[in-house]
Amino acid sequence: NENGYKLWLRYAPVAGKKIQEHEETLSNIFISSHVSTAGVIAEELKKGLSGMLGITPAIHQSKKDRSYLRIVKQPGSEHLKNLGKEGYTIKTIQQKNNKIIFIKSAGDAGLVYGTFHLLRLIQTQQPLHNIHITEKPQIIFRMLNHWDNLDGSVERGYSGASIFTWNDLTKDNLQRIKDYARANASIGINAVVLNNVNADPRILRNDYLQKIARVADVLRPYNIRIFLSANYASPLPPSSTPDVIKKQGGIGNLATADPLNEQVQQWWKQKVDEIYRLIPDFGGFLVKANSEGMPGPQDYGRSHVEGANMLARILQPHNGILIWRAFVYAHNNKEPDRVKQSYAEFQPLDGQFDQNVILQVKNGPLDFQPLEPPHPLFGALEKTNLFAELQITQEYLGHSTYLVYLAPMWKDFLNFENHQQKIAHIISKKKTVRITGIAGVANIGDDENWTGHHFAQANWYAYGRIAWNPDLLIDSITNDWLKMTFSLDPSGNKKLLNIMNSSWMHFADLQTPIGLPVTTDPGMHYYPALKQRTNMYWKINAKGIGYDRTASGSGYASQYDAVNERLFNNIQTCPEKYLLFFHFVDWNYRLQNGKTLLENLLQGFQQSINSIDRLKFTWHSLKDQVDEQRYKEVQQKIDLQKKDALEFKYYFVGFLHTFLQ
Ligand code: GCW
Repeated sequence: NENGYKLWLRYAPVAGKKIQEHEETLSNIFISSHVSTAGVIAEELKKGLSGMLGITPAIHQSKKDRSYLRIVKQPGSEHLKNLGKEGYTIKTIQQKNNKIIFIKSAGDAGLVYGTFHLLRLIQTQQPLHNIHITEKPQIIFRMLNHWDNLDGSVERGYSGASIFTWNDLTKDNLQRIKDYARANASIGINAVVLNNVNADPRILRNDYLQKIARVADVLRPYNIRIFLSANYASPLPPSSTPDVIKKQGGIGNLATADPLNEQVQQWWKQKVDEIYRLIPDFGGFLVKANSEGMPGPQDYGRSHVEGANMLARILQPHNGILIWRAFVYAHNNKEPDRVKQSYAEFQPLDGQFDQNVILQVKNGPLDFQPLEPPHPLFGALEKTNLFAELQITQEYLGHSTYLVYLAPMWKDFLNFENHQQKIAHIISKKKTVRITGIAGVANIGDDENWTGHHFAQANWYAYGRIAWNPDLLIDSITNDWLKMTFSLDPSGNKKLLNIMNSSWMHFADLQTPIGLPVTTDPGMHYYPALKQRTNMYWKINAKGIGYDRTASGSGYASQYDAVNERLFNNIQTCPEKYLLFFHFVDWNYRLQNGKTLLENLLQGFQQSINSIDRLKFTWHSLKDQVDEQRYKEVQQKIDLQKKDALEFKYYFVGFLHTFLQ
């Protein structure tokens, strides 16, 4: 049955002589007995090998048995120690007449990752006779952030309800959570925040913590640590008006949540001790404070530093970390250009946060737009741990209706240089700070196929692979996903790869054309809404369109290093994809292709629509190669995408014409 539940771990039969040759090797497996993850490794190998090759491997406890796949933990090996507990090697070695495949690691986690890697090689039909692989993650914390609420709803979720069913945590639900853990482990994700940053304080109540501990038991063998979003007002008594529970009230009985108050500190210490008694490997808290109405230290006249360090010091003895979001645009801030506010608030605080505090910064300065320049804080903090926050769920990118593959957008972000450093390296190889990480806002729900659109699974997949190694080439990720998810001929694969790779730019051409952000409605962020978005986000009149963020305008460009500042300030050198983000541009201004701004806008809309027609045509041409259910479900999505995109285009063009004589 092909409902998409199995994601990229379908383990469909693989044909081909090359693979068949290894049947004997893969039929007898040795796993070191002192490996704590041996159970899930054996289970995954059985699932994968029976599905792909129709064999049921025997798992041996001793190397002397005829075992040709050997999964070995060597904590003492210097070479392996350098790869860390999550790193691993896979090697084929010829011993007399036999080929032996070794998966080795210094840690239990590395062996899980190595196993998934070997299964991927088989799924994607790579030769096994001469493997020589050394892998090590480039980023320490590779996280998913769920914006899941306690009532099962998911903020900005487009694929059903939350998979974390706190009111009814049955065996079936735990099985789904186990499959979720498998999927995450297969791409290297090692940390998850289970609840929304708009945090309901009740998540920290003992009854919830007990259930979370059960989830932690399921995730632990897959090397996934649990974090929780904490509401800063948790020490306050519960609110009497439940619908505003997120913003007012907590689960305690104190009159204040002031971080400098001793009783407040004592309250948090007891809470944290209680959490670690239940979940000894608990990761820590994620906090959205003084942002969009959420409570925070500023409510008590305290700074972000005082607020974050208080919690960090309580987590520190348990090895926990405190992740503080930089997504603020405070109302008391006099700065009218919202995109300047996060940098203005946090850059001056560099060096003041404790060592286990992390500032989590969205990729862009505005808010997960289809296209916006990278946040200027990347590169501007020397002494502060920094996580990048990406959004996998398609809040501003067509929900789970449009096929938009996000890997090219993320790579574009990671390749950007500020202060002479690529962002990929700022978040991975930072020398002055200890903790590196990346967070992706999940697109996962309880839909059969997990992500609403079958192709949205690719975004979850690509996110994990990029988090493991931000330098990985997109095509290799996309190819792996396509091969694991469908069974197409090479030319079908190639066609889909091209469509996926260009889908982001074509989407941006429709909804963030030439860098004009925020063109959708304020509630759902899906339908066209232009008039309401003017003035706050951009200006338009008979002369032109855009927002002047140069030295003559809001001055936002000066938050970047001198190189970028110069580049963005000058209309001639500003990358055209950001043109209307940084400049107010005349309708008749000519872009590099010699055509006017207006002509370019119209042409982009048309190309965007054409790309959907191409997608429809290509998908149709693959009908015989895709199972009926997935074929139909994707086709329905494409039809809806086409309809909604056309509407968007007509609306946009009509709107522009009201300003043109
Ligand atoms: O983009 C906005 C979203 C909110 C979200 C907020 C945030 C979780 O519209 O839904 O709240 O950003 O990131 O905090």
